Amino acid sequence: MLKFFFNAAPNPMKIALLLEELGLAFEAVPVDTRKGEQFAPDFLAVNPNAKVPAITDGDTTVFDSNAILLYLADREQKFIPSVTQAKERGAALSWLMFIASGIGPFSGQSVHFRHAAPEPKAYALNRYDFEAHRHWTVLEKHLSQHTYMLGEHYSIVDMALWGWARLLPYVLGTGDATWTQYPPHQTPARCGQCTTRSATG
Ligand SMILES: N[C@@H](CCC(=O)N[C@@H](CS)C(=O)NCC(=O)O)C(=O)O
Repeated sequence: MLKFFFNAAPNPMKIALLLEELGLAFEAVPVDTRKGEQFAPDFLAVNPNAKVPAITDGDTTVFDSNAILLYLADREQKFIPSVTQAKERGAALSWLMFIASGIGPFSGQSVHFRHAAPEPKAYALNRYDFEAHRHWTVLEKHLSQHTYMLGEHYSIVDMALWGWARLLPYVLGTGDATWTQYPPHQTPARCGQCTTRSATG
């Protein structure tokens, strides 16, 4: 059975969402990163980078959250455009990498310097905050013109985004004002015509 190594942080939660959306059977394996369990030899054999999430699927191992999203969506052919849909697939890969290389790292460092780092931290906090806001503004502009990240179809790109978006007031330290600056747009519940949940239609 597929094993899902997780904790409750943003990146593992993207995978929890996709596994539930796909209705797949899986064994959830908690990794207590506060106790250092990510450095145990058994876990390092799964993810040499000592981070969650990771999965094992038979003799296949996948680590890094957006790689796992892509792997599972491709395997199930759901929530991702196929390789024959070049234009849509290109957009999906672009936004997945944008989230993996921009939204995640800058938001994560913003959290660290805002909530955990010792003084002096003004320079680092300012730098990461600026880049986090810049990335979220790119997404905000895109989502103000589209129902979902890939247009009209809910996909793993939305799931990758959700992992971080649900924590935005804490990430950016902007409290309730967060939802004025980055307002919720169409959601499945609010969007009457959005009944198709798979990016492949
Ligand atoms: N690029 C990785 C980042 C994974 C990551 O940073 N995971 C955090 C939880 S969200 C973690 O395992 N932290 C424990 C540690 O850094 O020791 C991904 O997208 O999966």
